Amino acid sequence: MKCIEVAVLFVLVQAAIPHNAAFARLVNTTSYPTTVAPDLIHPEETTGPYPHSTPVLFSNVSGSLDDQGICQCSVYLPDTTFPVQKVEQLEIIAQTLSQKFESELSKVTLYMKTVELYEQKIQNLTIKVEHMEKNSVSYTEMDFQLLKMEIIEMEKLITQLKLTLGGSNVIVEQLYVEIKNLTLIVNDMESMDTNNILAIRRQIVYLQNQLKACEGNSNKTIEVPYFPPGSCTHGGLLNVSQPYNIQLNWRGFSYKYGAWGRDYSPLTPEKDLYWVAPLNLDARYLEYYRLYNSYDDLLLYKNPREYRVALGDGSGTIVYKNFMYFNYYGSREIAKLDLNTNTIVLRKALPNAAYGNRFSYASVTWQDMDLSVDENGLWVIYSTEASTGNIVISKLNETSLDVLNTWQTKQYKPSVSSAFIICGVLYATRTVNTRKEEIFYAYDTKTGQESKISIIMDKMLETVQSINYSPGDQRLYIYNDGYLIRHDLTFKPIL
Ligand SMILES: *[C@@H]1O[C@H](CO)[C@@H](O)[C@H](O)[C@H]1NC(C)=O
Ligand SMILES: *[C@@H]1O[C@H](CO)[C@@H](O)[C@H](O)[C@H]1NC(C)=O
Ligand SMILES: *[C@@H]1O[C@H](CO)[C@@H](O)[C@H](O)[C@H]1NC(C)=O
Ligand SMILES: *[C@@H]1O[C@H](CO)[C@@H](O)[C@H](O)[C@H]1NC(C)=O
Ligand SMILES: *[C@@H]1O[C@H](CO)[C@@H](O)[C@H](O)[C@H]1NC(C)=O
Ligand SMILES: *[C@@H]1O[C@H](CO)[C@@H](O)[C@H](O)[C@H]1NC(C)=O
Ligand SMILES: CC(=O)N[C@H]1CO[C@H](CO)[C@@H](O)[C@@H]1O
Repeated sequence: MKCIEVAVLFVLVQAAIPHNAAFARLVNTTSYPTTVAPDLIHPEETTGPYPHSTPVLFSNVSGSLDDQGICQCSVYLPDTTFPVQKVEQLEIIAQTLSQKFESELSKVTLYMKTVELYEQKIQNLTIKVEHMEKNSVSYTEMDFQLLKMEIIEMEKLITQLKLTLGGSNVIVEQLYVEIKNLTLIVNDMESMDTNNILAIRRQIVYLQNQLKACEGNSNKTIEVPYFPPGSCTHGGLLNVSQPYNIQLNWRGFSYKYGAWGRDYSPLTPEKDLYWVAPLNLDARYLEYYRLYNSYDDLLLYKNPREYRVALGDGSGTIVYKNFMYFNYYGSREIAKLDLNTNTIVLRKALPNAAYGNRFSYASVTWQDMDLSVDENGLWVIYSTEASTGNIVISKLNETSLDVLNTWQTKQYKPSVSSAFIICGVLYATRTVNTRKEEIFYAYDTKTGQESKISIIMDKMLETVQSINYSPGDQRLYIYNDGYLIRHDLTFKPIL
């Protein structure tokens, strides 16, 4: 290759400077003007006011002898005899041409160097390709990609070079062919990838990209839509947050049973009222409760208002519009307690309700009646003998404690750990292990449809004694073995 290159370069140099030969001779003719033959002069230079068709070679001259006896004579050479001015012009032109040649020559040297560099690059690439061919197992997609990029770059450079040289250069053509050849070989090698490793790799990359795109999309859908408190324009419970606000109840660690929550007063939503109602050590009697007027007070056990109730039964207590509702001790009655005065203002029997620890929740005793509040008002979750222990839901008139409507579910109450109602949908939980509960069952009172769901809820300790939903902040308030914990909820959009 080297030899061909040099030889062709010589041709290139000659081709690049067509005036060179004429120029050299002209240089010599200026030294010997009398020997100038008309045909040696460039045709362009012969045209002029003094045509050489009738040359006069000799003329008579007059002469004289000087003091030293040397013969002196003046010769008059007419323009027609020798074009002195033309020669001067030629000299100037020759100089210009000479400079041009120099610059052309230096260009060629530059091209030469570039070509050498390309030559080396091609050699390097060839070595790489050969190496890859030999070790066909070890090559990777990366190798091919790099190789292809290099080849493409080379192709670009060569094309550029071709343009600069006017497209008629043999070496450049040669380089171009070689590069094309390399491309073919690389493509060939790829297609000879018998194990389809590259194809599989590409497929993996494609799948990874799809996955990323999918993630990007799903992030958009996971972006939880906002539903203002009190609103039921969502499509049900989506998820439950990590537990927050871990705090021991005010009576202490041994008071493992109880309930707590936040009052929901839709007409005065700005009013903050937290209530904590641990049961006595017998895990049955609701005797004392505390109220806090702010979340900060609750956290710091500050400014509590502590009251004594004339006995409630179990931890199914709830507070709604500044009234506390609970199962009155030893009866199927629901009691309504005015929190302003701590007096029971109403007691009413819940028809057919089982009571006295007949159908309590799985790991909690004496919670035959679980009172609940959602966006629509007051509910009670219980069982009857007729329901054979399955959960019965009743909507209550909070003023009269009359049952407004009743729904029978197919879920056995003693097999769930707790339940709550959101937007008319009952959600029931069961214990997964000592650290997790699962919201596994839903019953929609609007449609009478029940469904199996699975939302995992972390807990601090083993047993969940009660779960109360607060529509005012859309949170769950859980009494967990004497600890008060709270979860945020997210909701699905309506599909
Ligand atoms: C020009 O003249 C020089 C001597 O001055 C000579 O060496 C050279 O060969 C001549 N070139 C041509 C092209 O006649
Ligand atoms: C070719 O490879 C040699 C050895 O790896 C390296 O030194 C040289 O720089 C390479 N040349 C080009 C143009 O990449
Ligand atoms: C192209 O490659 C083939 C085989 O790889 C080789 O035989 C041929 O001489 C190459 N052509 C050029 C112009 O390098
Ligand atoms: C999607 O969300 C996850 C976790 O929130 C995050 O790591 C990832 O970068 C997100 N992807 C996009 C495309 O936003
Ligand atoms: C639900 O919330 C938990 C706790 O924040 C989180 O670990 C889990 O990834 C969430 N699940 C879904 C499906 O968003
Ligand atoms: C609830 O009971 C009160 C008092 O008996 C009654 O005035 C009211 O209309 C009842 N509300 C509903 C929705 O039945
Ligand atoms: C060639 C030419 O013109 N020669 C002439 C030179 O002058 C002498 C005398 O003056 C002539 O006799 C020649 O003929």
